[in-house]
Amino acid sequence: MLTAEDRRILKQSWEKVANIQEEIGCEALTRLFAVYPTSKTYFPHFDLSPGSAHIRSHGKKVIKALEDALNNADHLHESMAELSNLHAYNLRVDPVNFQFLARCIQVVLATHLRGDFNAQVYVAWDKFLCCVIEVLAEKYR
Ligand code: HNI
Repeated sequence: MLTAEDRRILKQSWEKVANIQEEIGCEALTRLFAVYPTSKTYFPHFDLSPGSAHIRSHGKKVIKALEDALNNADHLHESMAELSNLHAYNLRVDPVNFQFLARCIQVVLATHLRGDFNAQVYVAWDKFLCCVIEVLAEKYR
Protein backbone atom coordinates (compact mmCIF):
# COMPACT_ATOMS: atom_id res chain seq x y z
CA MET A 1 0.00 0.00 0.00
CA LEU A 2 1.48 3.32 -1.04
CA THR A 3 1.44 6.01 1.62
CA ALA A 4 0.85 9.68 0.86
CA GLU A 5 4.57 10.19 1.38
CA ASP A 6 5.43 7.42 -1.10
CA ARG A 7 3.22 9.11 -3.70
CA ARG A 8 4.80 12.48 -3.09
CA ILE A 9 8.27 10.99 -3.47
CA LEU A 10 7.29 9.08 -6.62
CA LYS A 11 5.82 12.15 -8.30
CA GLN A 12 8.75 14.30 -7.29
CA SER A 13 11.36 11.89 -8.60
CA TRP A 14 9.34 11.26 -11.78
CA GLU A 15 9.21 15.01 -12.43
CA LYS A 16 12.97 15.24 -12.05
CA VAL A 17 13.36 12.95 -15.07
CA ALA A 18 10.41 14.45 -16.99
CA ASN A 19 12.52 15.37 -20.02
CA ILE A 20 14.16 11.96 -20.36
CA GLN A 21 11.34 9.56 -19.53
CA GLU A 22 11.33 8.03 -23.00
CA GLU A 23 15.07 7.55 -22.77
CA ILE A 24 14.53 5.77 -19.45
CA GLY A 25 12.06 3.37 -21.09
CA CYS A 26 14.52 2.64 -23.87
CA GLU A 27 17.45 2.14 -21.50
CA ALA A 28 15.42 -0.11 -19.19
CA LEU A 29 14.38 -2.40 -22.06
CA THR A 30 17.89 -2.43 -23.53
CA ARG A 31 19.17 -3.44 -20.09
CA LEU A 32 16.44 -6.09 -19.71
CA PHE A 33 17.43 -7.79 -22.96
CA ALA A 34 21.16 -7.64 -22.09
CA VAL A 35 20.90 -8.85 -18.49
CA TYR A 36 17.99 -11.29 -18.87
CA PRO A 37 18.37 -12.58 -22.46
CA THR A 38 15.47 -15.04 -22.11
CA SER A 39 13.15 -12.00 -22.07
CA LYS A 40 14.04 -11.53 -25.76
CA THR A 41 11.93 -14.56 -26.72
CA TYR A 42 8.76 -12.44 -26.44
CA PHE A 43 9.99 -10.01 -29.08
CA PRO A 44 10.99 -12.14 -32.10
CA HIS A 45 9.54 -9.46 -34.38
CA PHE A 46 11.67 -6.65 -32.93
CA ASP A 47 15.13 -5.39 -33.78
CA LEU A 48 16.63 -5.84 -30.31
CA SER A 49 19.95 -4.13 -30.86
CA PRO A 50 20.59 -1.60 -28.09
CA GLY A 51 18.54 1.58 -28.54
CA SER A 52 16.83 0.37 -31.75
CA ALA A 53 13.73 2.16 -33.07
CA HIS A 54 11.60 -0.81 -31.93
CA ILE A 55 12.98 -0.66 -28.40
CA ARG A 56 12.60 3.11 -28.31
CA SER A 57 8.98 3.03 -29.40
CA HIS A 58 8.11 0.14 -27.08
CA GLY A 59 9.89 1.87 -24.19
CA LYS A 60 7.66 4.88 -24.81
CA LYS A 61 4.55 2.67 -24.41
CA VAL A 62 5.83 1.09 -21.21
CA ILE A 63 6.66 4.50 -19.73
CA LYS A 64 3.25 5.87 -20.68
CA ALA A 65 1.64 2.84 -18.95
CA LEU A 66 3.73 3.47 -15.83
CA GLU A 67 2.78 7.13 -15.82
CA ASP A 68 -0.91 6.18 -16.09
CA ALA A 69 -0.40 3.72 -13.24
CA LEU A 70 1.19 6.46 -11.14
CA ASN A 71 -1.81 8.69 -11.77
CA ASN A 72 -4.26 5.89 -10.95
CA ALA A 73 -2.43 4.32 -8.03
CA ASP A 74 -5.66 4.01 -6.02
CA HIS A 75 -7.42 1.77 -8.52
CA LEU A 76 -4.68 -0.05 -10.41
CA HIS A 77 -6.72 -3.25 -10.78
CA GLU A 78 -9.31 -1.41 -12.84
CA SER A 79 -7.01 0.95 -14.71
CA MET A 80 -4.54 -1.78 -15.71
CA ALA A 81 -7.07 -4.58 -16.34
CA GLU A 82 -6.65 -4.48 -20.10
CA LEU A 83 -2.84 -4.60 -19.94
CA SER A 84 -3.06 -7.41 -17.41
CA ASN A 85 -5.31 -9.44 -19.75
CA LEU A 86 -3.04 -8.73 -22.70
CA HIS A 87 0.11 -9.96 -20.95
CA ALA A 88 -1.54 -13.03 -19.41
CA TYR A 89 -3.82 -14.29 -22.17
CA ASN A 90 -2.36 -12.98 -25.42
CA LEU A 91 1.35 -12.43 -24.85
CA ARG A 92 1.69 -15.12 -22.14
CA VAL A 93 4.69 -13.46 -20.59
CA ASP A 94 6.18 -15.49 -17.73
CA PRO A 95 5.53 -13.16 -14.75
CA VAL A 96 9.11 -13.45 -13.49
CA ASN A 97 9.96 -11.12 -16.38
CA PHE A 98 7.95 -8.32 -14.77
CA GLN A 99 10.31 -8.42 -11.82
CA PHE A 100 13.30 -8.37 -14.14
CA LEU A 101 12.00 -5.29 -15.91
CA ALA A 102 11.14 -3.58 -12.61
CA ARG A 103 14.72 -4.15 -11.48
CA CYS A 104 16.05 -2.65 -14.70
CA ILE A 105 13.77 0.38 -14.35
CA GLN A 106 15.11 0.96 -10.85
CA VAL A 107 18.72 0.69 -11.97
CA VAL A 108 18.13 3.14 -14.83
CA LEU A 109 16.33 5.57 -12.52
CA ALA A 110 19.26 5.35 -10.12
CA THR A 111 21.80 6.07 -12.86
CA HIS A 112 19.91 9.24 -13.80
CA LEU A 113 18.77 10.46 -10.39
CA ARG A 114 22.12 9.57 -8.80
CA GLY A 115 22.26 11.07 -5.29
CA ASP A 116 18.53 11.84 -5.42
CA PHE A 117 17.78 8.12 -5.68
CA ASN A 118 18.17 7.65 -1.94
CA ALA A 119 16.83 4.83 0.24
CA GLN A 120 13.41 6.47 0.61
CA VAL A 121 13.05 7.01 -3.13
CA TYR A 122 14.17 3.43 -3.76
CA VAL A 123 11.56 2.05 -1.34
CA ALA A 124 8.78 4.15 -2.91
CA TRP A 125 9.65 2.89 -6.42
CA ASP A 126 10.00 -0.66 -5.16
CA LYS A 127 6.54 -0.55 -3.57
CA PHE A 128 4.97 1.08 -6.61
CA LEU A 129 6.50 -1.39 -9.09
CA CYS A 130 5.43 -4.29 -6.85
CA CYS A 131 1.84 -3.00 -7.07
CA VAL A 132 2.10 -2.77 -10.87
CA ILE A 133 3.57 -6.28 -11.10
CA GLU A 134 0.90 -7.69 -8.82
CA VAL A 135 -1.78 -6.42 -11.20
CA LEU A 136 0.05 -7.56 -14.33
CA ALA A 137 0.46 -11.03 -12.82
CA GLU A 138 -2.94 -11.46 -11.18
CA LYS A 139 -4.60 -13.23 -14.13
CA TYR A 140 -2.10 -16.09 -13.93
CA ARG A 141 -3.59 -17.50 -10.73
NI1 HNI B 1 4.66 -5.33 -21.92
C1 HNI B 1 3.16 -4.73 -24.97
C2 HNI B 1 3.38 -2.36 -20.72
C3 HNI B 1 6.36 -5.74 -18.98
C4 HNI B 1 6.23 -8.09 -23.24
N1 HNI B 1 3.50 -3.85 -22.70
C5 HNI B 1 2.99 -3.78 -23.98
C6 HNI B 1 2.26 -2.54 -24.14
C7 HNI B 1 2.33 -1.88 -22.94
C8 HNI B 1 3.11 -2.71 -22.03
C9 HNI B 1 1.72 -0.51 -22.61
C10 HNI B 1 1.55 -2.09 -25.41
C11 HNI B 1 0.12 -2.59 -25.33
C12 HNI B 1 -0.69 -2.22 -26.55
O1 HNI B 1 -0.10 -1.99 -27.62
O2 HNI B 1 -1.92 -2.19 -26.40
N2 HNI B 1 4.82 -4.27 -20.17
C13 HNI B 1 4.17 -3.10 -19.86
C14 HNI B 1 4.49 -2.74 -18.49
C15 HNI B 1 5.33 -3.69 -18.01
C16 HNI B 1 5.54 -4.65 -19.07
C17 HNI B 1 3.97 -1.50 -17.78
C18 HNI B 1 5.99 -3.82 -16.67
C19 HNI B 1 6.38 -2.81 -15.93
N3 HNI B 1 6.00 -6.68 -21.23
C20 HNI B 1 6.63 -6.65 -20.01
C21 HNI B 1 7.61 -7.71 -19.93
C22 HNI B 1 7.59 -8.38 -21.13
C23 HNI B 1 6.57 -7.73 -21.96
C24 HNI B 1 8.50 -7.94 -18.74
C25 HNI B 1 8.39 -9.56 -21.61
C26 HNI B 1 9.64 -9.77 -21.26
N4 HNI B 1 4.67 -6.26 -23.76
C27 HNI B 1 5.40 -7.38 -24.08
C28 HNI B 1 5.18 -7.71 -25.48
C29 HNI B 1 4.31 -6.73 -25.98
C30 HNI B 1 3.99 -5.84 -24.87
C31 HNI B 1 5.78 -8.90 -26.22
C32 HNI B 1 3.79 -6.61 -27.42
C33 HNI B 1 4.85 -5.86 -28.20
C34 HNI B 1 4.45 -5.59 -29.64
O3 HNI B 1 4.33 -4.40 -30.02
O4 HNI B 1 4.29 -6.53 -30.40
